[in-house]
Amino acid sequence: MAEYQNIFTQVQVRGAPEMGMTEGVELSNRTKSASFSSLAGWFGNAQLGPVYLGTMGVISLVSGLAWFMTVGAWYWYQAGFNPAVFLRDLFWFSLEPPAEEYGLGFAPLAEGGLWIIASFFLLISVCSWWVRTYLRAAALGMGKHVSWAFASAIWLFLVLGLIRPILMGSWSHAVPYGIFSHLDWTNNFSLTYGNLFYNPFHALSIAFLYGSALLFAMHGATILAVSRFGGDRELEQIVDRGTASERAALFWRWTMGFNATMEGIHRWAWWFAVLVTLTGGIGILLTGTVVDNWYVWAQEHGYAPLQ
Ligand code: 07D
Ligand code: 07D
Repeated sequence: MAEYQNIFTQVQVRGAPEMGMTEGVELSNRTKSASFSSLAGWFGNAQLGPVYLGTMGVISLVSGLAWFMTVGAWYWYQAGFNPAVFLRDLFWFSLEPPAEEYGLGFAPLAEGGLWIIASFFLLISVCSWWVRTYLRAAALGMGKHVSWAFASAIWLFLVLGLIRPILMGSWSHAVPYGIFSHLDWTNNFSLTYGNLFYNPFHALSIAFLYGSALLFAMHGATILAVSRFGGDRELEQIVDRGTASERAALFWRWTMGFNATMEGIHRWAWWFAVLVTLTGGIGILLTGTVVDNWYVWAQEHGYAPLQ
């Protein structure tokens, strides 16, 4: 029965919880218990916990909460301390960075000072979570691929909210904290700098974003299609005749002439995802610092027609 398990026919086996290894790990940072959830089991592993918190986990959660509560307190103020208005207008409230004239200095709390304080906590939270991914991987003797991929997302995040505003000489260039206000910011950014579609790094970022979705769909579909032969278990580098992996590879060679390998497909996925935010960060960094108007830039470089 268990032989034929796949994502649609999961059998949830319950035994004593698997607590993980005990040799050479800091047990004091690991919670002592675990529980089970059928709901979690439908989407992944039914066991919840134990979890490592450690110094970095505590710093990250506490500072993340400080950012969240600071933004929330500002929304509460914007709602006039009215719970109904708070809920009704939740997506439209916004904690904005200081105006241009404050430069990189501090500003009165209600005029961007609170944004600076909140940003400080968000920075600490995101960076300490990165350290946590690195330390947990090291403790398990793993490569640091997850940390470096996350670092690529953090690169774009830092360019948007820290590096570019510093280069521009004012926090006013950073992103506000609000659901729709950050979309307005994104739209205005494109308009201010002459249409981001003519920024080749935005184009690269989009190609890798679309490519990531395509690769993910191809890989997910391929593995599900051979899960009846055990392909979902990915236990060995199986290329033997008739195995799940050989069929999966042959499918693509027969369909488009080329096939990735069992390991290589994950490198394709890693690079495509990492390059979305890596190229994106470069594109944002150049905007307003090196290039003032992407449409004019594109005309000068034969990328847009001269009118
Ligand atoms: C599914 C993993 C789970 C993560 C989630 C996000 C918060 C913030 C808190 C206001 C895929 C949790 C969100 C904790 C809320 C407060 C106090 C990841 C998954 C579910 N955006 N953006 C969203 C962020 C930028 C853009 C949604 C963050 C740039 C567009 C969510 C950042 C630009 C659209 C969100 C960030 C930009 C969105 C869903 C940081 C250019 C949408 C995100 C820190 C890149 C979509 C209403 C999602 C939407 C959306 C969060 C930056 C553009 C609120 C945290 C400045 C065009 N963004 N965003 O699922 O529905 O990500 O907006 O850099 O259409 Mg954004
Ligand atoms: C933001 C990385 C940082 C996030 C981190 C996460 C928390 C929450 C909580 C888990 C997303 C921190 C998380 C704090 C934790 C919980 C609960 C990743 C981020 C570290 N664009 N555009 C992109 C398209 C236009 C604009 C990228 C398409 C218009 C701007 C992407 C179109 C205008 C920026 C992309 C389109 C415009 C972008 C983002 C189409 C607006 C950016 C990639 C079809 C009118 C960003 C170079 C990403 C960028 C960006 C797609 C149109 C503006 C490929 C498909 C012309 C200002 N756009 N865009 O992964 O890098 O983001 O640009 O029209 O800054 Mg765009």
